[in-house]
Amino acid sequence: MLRDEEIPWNDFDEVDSWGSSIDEGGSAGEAGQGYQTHFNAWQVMQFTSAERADPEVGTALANPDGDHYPNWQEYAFGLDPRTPDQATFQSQLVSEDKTTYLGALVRLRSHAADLQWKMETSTDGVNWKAAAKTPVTLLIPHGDGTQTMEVREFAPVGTSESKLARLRISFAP
Ligand SMILES: [Ca+2]
Ligand SMILES: [Ca+2]
Repeated sequence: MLRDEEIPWNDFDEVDSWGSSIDEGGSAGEAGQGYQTHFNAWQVMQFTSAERADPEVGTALANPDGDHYPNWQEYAFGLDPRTPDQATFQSQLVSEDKTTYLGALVRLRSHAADLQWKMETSTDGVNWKAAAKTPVTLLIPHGDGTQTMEVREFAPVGTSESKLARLRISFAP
């Protein structure tokens, strides 16, 4: 399906004009809800075809700017693959209805079909387990294909033994 019905017809062959429809029969212009995006579309915007073929520059695992993030993470966190930068992530306490929860704030790519996140908690920083449920308490879209999201543990601080939270982001192209 087409992400945006305003895209000129002669751009239809550009990968970035297209996303896969999540629902069968999705129609043009249902941006924000009805499409999924993929690493390949981002890769085409960021790199020339010669660069995409170069394992030092444009592949998912390449890290041409030498920061902490290979290209798939630059894509996941909405970073610049050519400039050393820093992902937005912080572990924090989340208050909701006067109750406090262990949580995390992270900026991630929206609608990515090839990314998954999971919150993990730990009591000692050594052994981690996936949180069974992670309510999303805040979602701020940035209009650039990324959103800032706040997630929290299901059980409030005080009844939970967890002291640390992290997010595991996985990429399955
Ligand atoms: Ca990088
Ligand atoms: Ca970077």
